[in-house]
Amino acid sequence: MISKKVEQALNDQIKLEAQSSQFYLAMASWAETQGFNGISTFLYTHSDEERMHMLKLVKFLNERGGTAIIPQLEAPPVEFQSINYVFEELLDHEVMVTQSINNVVDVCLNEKDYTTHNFMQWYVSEQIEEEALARTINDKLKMIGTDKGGLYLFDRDLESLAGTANDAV
Ligand code: OFO
Repeated sequence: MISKKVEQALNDQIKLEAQSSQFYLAMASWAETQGFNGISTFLYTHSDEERMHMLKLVKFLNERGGTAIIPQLEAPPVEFQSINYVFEELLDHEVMVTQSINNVVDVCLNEKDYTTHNFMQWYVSEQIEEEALARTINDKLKMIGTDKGGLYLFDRDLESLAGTANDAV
């Protein structure tokens, strides 16, 4: 049986993963309207992964005798200033998600819930990969600067990275 504190922490995480999925979906859709097909493919895939992260938590919580709450979500932005801005936001968001995962782990330890603690280790590793990927992308974008040709190639590269990100799940 799961404690109320762990249940609450997992439900908060469910909401955050769902919100991440919506946020990246909005980015994907915007990138698609701007003609960046590779970037939008990458972001659509990323959005799907976040939904999977949410589902995994929902199922775990229900299996452990808790009740998963499917949350109401805030509407994400419709427009983004630039591709650089999209990926800066994505990195900031992932850093925030990592903090939240660490908080869940903390609650598990305080509650001596070693089963959930063990389950959460998958998320701890996943966040290392997600942050690293987001940092690599941001570094590439900094190198490209305002070079349109570079951005065109970057868009093509991200299409193949979408596949790699999928493998990591
Ligand atoms: Fe669920 O890892 Fe990103 O947010």
